[in-house]
Amino acid sequence: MPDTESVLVTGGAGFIGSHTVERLLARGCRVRVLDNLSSGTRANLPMDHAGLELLEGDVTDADVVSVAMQGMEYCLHLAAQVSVDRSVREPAFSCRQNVLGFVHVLDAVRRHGVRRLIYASSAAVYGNPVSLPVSEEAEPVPISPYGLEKQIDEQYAALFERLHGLSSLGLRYFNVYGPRQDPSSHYAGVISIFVSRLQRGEAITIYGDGSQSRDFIYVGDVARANERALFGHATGVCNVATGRSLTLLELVHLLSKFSGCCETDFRPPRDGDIHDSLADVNRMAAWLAMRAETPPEEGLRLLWDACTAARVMP
Ligand code: UD2
Repeated sequence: MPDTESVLVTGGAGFIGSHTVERLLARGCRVRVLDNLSSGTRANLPMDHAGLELLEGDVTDADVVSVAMQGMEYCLHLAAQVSVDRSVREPAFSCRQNVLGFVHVLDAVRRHGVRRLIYASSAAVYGNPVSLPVSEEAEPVPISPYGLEKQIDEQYAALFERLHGLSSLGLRYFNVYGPRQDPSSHYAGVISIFVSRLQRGEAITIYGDGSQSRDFIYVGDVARANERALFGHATGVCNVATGRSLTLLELVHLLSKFSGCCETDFRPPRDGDIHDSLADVNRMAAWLAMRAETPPEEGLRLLWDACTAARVMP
């Protein structure tokens, strides 16, 4: 492997982005991050690493994207408006970030002759799947503007492949958890909310009876999937998940091992909540030649310890 691979990571200062940037730097890549720092932070990145460059800017600005793409061999596009709620409340804003921003990236990839584009799609494209585990063959029926935007991005990528031979792979991330996911943001995942509350000695809220389940994947495994996707050849779309699910009650049980007892407050289910989510990961195994290998006990431990360390830091 040459040590000169160059990768533009949009959204590289964020949760999934920063973990991936670390992996790419460890591999010896030259990494340029384009981030508007709206949810990502410099503190997430090893700013003094010689292989890292940070450009502050927004993917809705075509000129900024074009400048950022210059001289890059690969692009990982993660920058997005990631709140499903916000996409419902502000669909035009969300569309601008997630569709127009995506088209700017696609166009710059094509014009700058970038070898390959990997981009964040989402399990949200499936909406409420008819059967589980859900495979990429299932018909996408999004139930939010966010899910629709990701589906449109996938269609744009497929079109650019037909029109221009552009090589791209969309990764449909399931429920990603791990250090640096901000528990206070309105799109925070249930695991980061629970860990943050338990560490403050607060009660956790369970919407419904806790029997709902999700395919939770540790962010380190997602970073590995991103790397394998970038330097592989598969094109199209691919689930990124574990192929196993955990109910909220099982999750609480695992977390209570770190926290001691935990107080739970049961509330009615949230509107629009899906009960179960589980991915078919056969394509991921075949195309990315990997499986998520961090068991929940280990991923939760890593998250718990990272949160503890962050709390004791001055
Ligand atoms: C995820 C995404 C959501 C959308 C959806 C598509 C996140 C954070 N959410 O929602 O944006 O893409 O997938 O299918 O990425 N819960 C509690 N207590 C809490 C918080 C959550 O009981 O304090 C429940 C919640 O009602 C749900 C489950 O935990 O049943 C998981 O919630 P989530 O928001 O982490 O993830 P999800 O899959 O519902």
